[in-house]
Formats: sequence, structure tokens, C-alpha cells
Amino acid sequence: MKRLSVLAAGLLFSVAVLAGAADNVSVQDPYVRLAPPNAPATGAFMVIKNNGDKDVKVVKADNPMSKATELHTHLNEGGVMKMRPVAAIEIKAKGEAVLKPGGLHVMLIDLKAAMQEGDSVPITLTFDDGSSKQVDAKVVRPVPAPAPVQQKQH
Ligand SMILES: [Cu+2]
Repeated sequence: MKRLSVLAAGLLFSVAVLAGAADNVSVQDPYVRLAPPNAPATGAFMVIKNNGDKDVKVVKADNPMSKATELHTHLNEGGVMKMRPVAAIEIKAKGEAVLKPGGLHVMLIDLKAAMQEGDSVPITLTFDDGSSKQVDAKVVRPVPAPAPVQQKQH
């Protein structure tokens, strides 16, 4: 009996060691912005949470709907917002990375076919330790940005 529990403890330990970054990561609200007809590319957005004690990086993203998938961010260059590829998206230990319009995003480039609202796009995120996680991102119609709130002057 005692020997068995020692063996069980050993097995649990092996499992814990084998677990990769993907096991500590959870993804919330993944979605793909519905591209206008004939648009060659669109973006995917989500909140990636790292529940682990170590920082992790997303180093690659993949999906079957586009010929290329890149990790992007937006940079303000001389007052113009431009998209730029990034090598990785870092998620601090116990932290989160927010991928949202105007910021970090997964770029789906060279769409193979037109998407429909409500479609589901499987996106695979690969982490710096080689582990990976697949999330199903719903295709949603972009909500028009709300008009800026004017402060009343008296
Ligand atoms: Cu982009």
C-alpha cells in the first residue's frame, strides 16, 4: 500500500514536469473580426491569461482559414497607427495579454475564402516551450466605435 502511494506520487510529479506553458494558459473571448467582402486579411482578438508562475510567450499563431498568420501590434508612427509584426507576445506570470483592435492581435493574411458571421476559426497558439493551445474564435461583425463623449463646458 505504501509502495503504491509512493509510485502514485512519482507519477503525479512526472505529469507536473511534463506540463507545458499551454496548461497554465487560458484564453477568454476569442473572436475574429468579420472582414469586408474581398478584404485580404483580418484580425483575431482575445484575452490570454497566464495562471502559472513563469512568464510565457506566444511565439507563433496558426489557422486554416488564411495562407499566413502573424502576430501583430499597432504602433503610432508620426501620428499614424501602423501594424507591425512582433516576434512574440509575452504574458507575465499571473498576468494577461489583451489582444484588441488598435493593439496586439493575431493577423490572418491572405484569406482562402470569405468568412461568415458566426463561423468558428480554430486558432493554434504556440508557446516558447513548444507547447500549444487551440482556441475556437467566433467570427463577429465589428461594432462601430462609439462617438467620443464630449465634456460639457460651463
Ligand atoms: Cu495586423
